[in-house]
Amino acid sequence: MNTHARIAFPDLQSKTMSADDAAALIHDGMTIGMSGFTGSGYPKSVPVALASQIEAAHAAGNPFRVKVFTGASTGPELDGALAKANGIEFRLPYNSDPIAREQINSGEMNYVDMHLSQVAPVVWEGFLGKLDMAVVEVSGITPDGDLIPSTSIGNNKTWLDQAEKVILEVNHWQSHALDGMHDIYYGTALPPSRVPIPLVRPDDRIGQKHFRIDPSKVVAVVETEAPDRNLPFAKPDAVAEAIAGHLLEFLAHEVARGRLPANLLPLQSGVGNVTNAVLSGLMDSPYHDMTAFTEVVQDGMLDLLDAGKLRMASATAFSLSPEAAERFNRDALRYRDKLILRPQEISNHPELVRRLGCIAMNGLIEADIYGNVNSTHVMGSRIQNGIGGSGDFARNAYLSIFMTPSTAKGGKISAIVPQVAHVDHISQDVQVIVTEHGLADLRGLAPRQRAGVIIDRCAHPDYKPMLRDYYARALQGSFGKHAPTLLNEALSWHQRYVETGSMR
Ligand code: 0RQ
Repeated sequence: MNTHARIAFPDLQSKTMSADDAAALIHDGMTIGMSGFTGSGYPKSVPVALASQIEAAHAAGNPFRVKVFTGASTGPELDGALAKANGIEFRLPYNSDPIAREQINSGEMNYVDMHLSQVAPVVWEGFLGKLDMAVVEVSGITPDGDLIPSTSIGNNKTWLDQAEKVILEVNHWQSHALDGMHDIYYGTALPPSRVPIPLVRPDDRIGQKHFRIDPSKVVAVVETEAPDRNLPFAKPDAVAEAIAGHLLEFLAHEVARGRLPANLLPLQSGVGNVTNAVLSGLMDSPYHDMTAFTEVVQDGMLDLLDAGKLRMASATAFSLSPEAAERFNRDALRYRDKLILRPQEISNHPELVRRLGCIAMNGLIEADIYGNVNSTHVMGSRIQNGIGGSGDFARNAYLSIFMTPSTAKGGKISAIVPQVAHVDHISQDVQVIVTEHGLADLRGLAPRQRAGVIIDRCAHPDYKPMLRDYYARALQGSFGKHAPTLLNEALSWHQRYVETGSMR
């Protein structure tokens, strides 16, 4: 690491210090806005140093816990380290760290699961209180004192604007070629002063390349050289490939019917193995000149860009396996004209998702026979990750598609249930459900029609007879016949799982 080489603004060069010294500026009870989104662009060294100081304070019998806001999930050096030190009292808006998840589900950590597009506006509106500190990773500082963003934008613009004090981590590992890839829009306002966001194509650039910052707020600059850490994707298995196959057949059918253009519409794709399998499937599809208006760029999207199938992608962050992150880092210049990273209130903006007509493809935990979807709460009470951007996209998309294996936990859980134990996406926001067994196109179907199609096309054969039996009895015994429900039985499958370890 060539010290200071990336800090071209003398005033900020003079504020460089160790991660320990920077972390010592953070105190018990503070609210901190940190960078980071799906394992990219999160600060790598200050949170670890903070975690040690928290552990030392606890060992000495002193209280020390902080409130942490981010873009979305981060990495083990942030959520993992701070949760392990029992240092987070409050967390939002998305988490996928296993240690933090355990603390949330044991009741030790308060967690607010939010639509990702809404975090920044809610902070501007003042609903989340004062932000004491921002800790933000950047890839460099320009001679004018502007900040060159890193591999995620997330809520960084908001943290830098709103926090009283700012700690910057300048990460020398990040590629120089990131400079120019970002589009930071400063035109947002609060009601009643809001105006339309001037973006009409996924490729439009409507903002500036760098973050602005008031240098007097910066209390520390810490230099690092560390990679983003993400989990590798599993190779698509037969189930993921079958799901992708059904979905691609459906898209071909929609193109043939004239309901989708030949290059599709801007794609939004969630994270995870199934959505990555769909992107792999698109490699062998007839579509060219595709675009993505999405939240994260994952391995499959880089492959589509490399193959020339995807013309460009707009997102707020990368979510790459370690191999893909290395590959991107080596070749970032090649991608600079094809990728645009934006603040998450823009990448996920309902106005833009609706205008562009995105094809939203997200995972689910369970769906019920009427098409309500639970994306977040296992057995209604244990959070898995959070709603993330799935709600921003699902409600406003041209096509809202949810995908899942038909069972979980080795077949002990059916992903299709009489009634979901928690609702993230109401049936009005769910147009298509896909499992390895088939695809249910729910557009224009009334609840009783939906039930027939979902059970027939999507349920696992082991659970089909149970679902048919429940539905037949509901048709007889329900209070109303619009969406027949047996109130004393609708959640009994979940109760059985909790009691016996199986829904069977
Ligand atoms: O847990 O690893 O402990 O076995 O959930 O499930 O099948 O690997 O699928 O990685 O695609 O995740 C909905 C969680 C699916 C994800 C969800 C358990 C299962 C496993 C993961 P184990 P899979 P995926 C853009 C969009 C909300 C956010 C979103 C998600 C684990 O897609 O978080 O869409 N979505 N954001 O065993 C009990 C069930 C289950 C179940 C799955 N019915 N009951 N456990 N699991 N179904 C990205 C962002 O917004 C950042």
